Amino acid sequence: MEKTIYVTRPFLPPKQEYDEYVQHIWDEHYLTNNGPLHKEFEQRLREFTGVPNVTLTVNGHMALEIALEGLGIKGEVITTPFTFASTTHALSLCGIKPVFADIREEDLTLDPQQIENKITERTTAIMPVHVYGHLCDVKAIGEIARKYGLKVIYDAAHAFGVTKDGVSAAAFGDVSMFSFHATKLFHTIEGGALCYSDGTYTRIFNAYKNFGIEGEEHVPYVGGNAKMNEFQAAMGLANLPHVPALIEERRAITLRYRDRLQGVKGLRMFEPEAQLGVAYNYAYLPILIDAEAFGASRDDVYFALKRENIFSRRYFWPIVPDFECYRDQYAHESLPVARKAGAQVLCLPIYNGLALEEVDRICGLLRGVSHIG
Ligand code: T4K
Repeated sequence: MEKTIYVTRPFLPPKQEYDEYVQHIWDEHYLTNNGPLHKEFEQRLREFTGVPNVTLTVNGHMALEIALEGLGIKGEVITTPFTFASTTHALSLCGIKPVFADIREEDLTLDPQQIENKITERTTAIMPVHVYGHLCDVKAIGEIARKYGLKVIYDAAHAFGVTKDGVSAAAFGDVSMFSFHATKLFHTIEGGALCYSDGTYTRIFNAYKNFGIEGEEHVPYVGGNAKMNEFQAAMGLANLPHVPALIEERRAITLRYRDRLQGVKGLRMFEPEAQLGVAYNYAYLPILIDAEAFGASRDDVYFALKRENIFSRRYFWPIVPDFECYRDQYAHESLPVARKAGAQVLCLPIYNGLALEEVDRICGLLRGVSHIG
């Protein structure tokens, strides 16, 4: 049996580069609570994204909750059904009602044309997701938000390193959240960040990630604990300089997949960088399988690969409104594009260090599943 291949595998920097940062931790005896590496990492991210304000967090999910609490979002928020559980759960956990609008076929991001008819007098914000690093229609979403006086919080968990016309994905909306989880192309083991241009948010975001505390005798908010520690910041500092090379390598892997899967009937791939001005990060490798045209279902492919110890993932199926915890409220919702994408999507393995020969093997197996040939 060939070696096991997972959908992803975290990049690790040369150990000595991490060790150098870890040595600072030993020198300073500062382990968490806005330590020196945390401060340095925030600064490096400001430089990398070109966004003037960055607040680091223990993970991406808590960053979403802090953004919602910090901006005082209440009532209803319009969001995408085609995402990881975290996006919707952050809203629910903050006492906000998620309202799902459908996604668009072309890139599976929230469809701006579906947003307006979901707006009620209780709507306070829009929370779109740059799913797989595919940039949402930020212009159209921004226009709707301005027209109705809504905030926009982007879940940019997948979009680190993506730019449009040289502007980072971090720069759109009122706030953008990145996940730095181990499974992301850029990671801090666990971790996350909020990026935003309005510097008045910094005080409140920093308070919310530290029990609502603003000073030894001053606790104006009810907050939890979502601070990034120094070991996470060390990993971020060691990994950040590698990001351009990591994206380049992932691009080569993606091109190989595209080449090897070209012309397969019933199989659709995405080309986000074909959009004018977009530099893509090659974070994920989603394909859509139309069972009839392909001659086998998405699940047939998933299980066939699994039998060969290749673990692709059905990100994002079931779609969030169909989760047990939400379906009583949302099962009746007509979200045809999201439901179809959920039934067809498969994310193939992509990570730094995945050999092109392994890509060839995966593609060969995949082609073999089709009964059409
Ligand atoms: N918003 C969106 C749109 C998101 O996608 C996410 C997270 C969030 C918000 C929240 O951000 P965080 O709070 O997580 O920072 C994974 C990740 O845990 C999650 O971060 C990510 N999205 C989601 C899409 O994927 P799982 O449950 O699929 O991960 P898991 O453990 O099955 O890992 C996938 C594969 O990767 C494993 O089969 C093996 C491999 N792996 C994984 C880890 C952790 C390794 O080889 N080494 C490792 O250390 O959720």
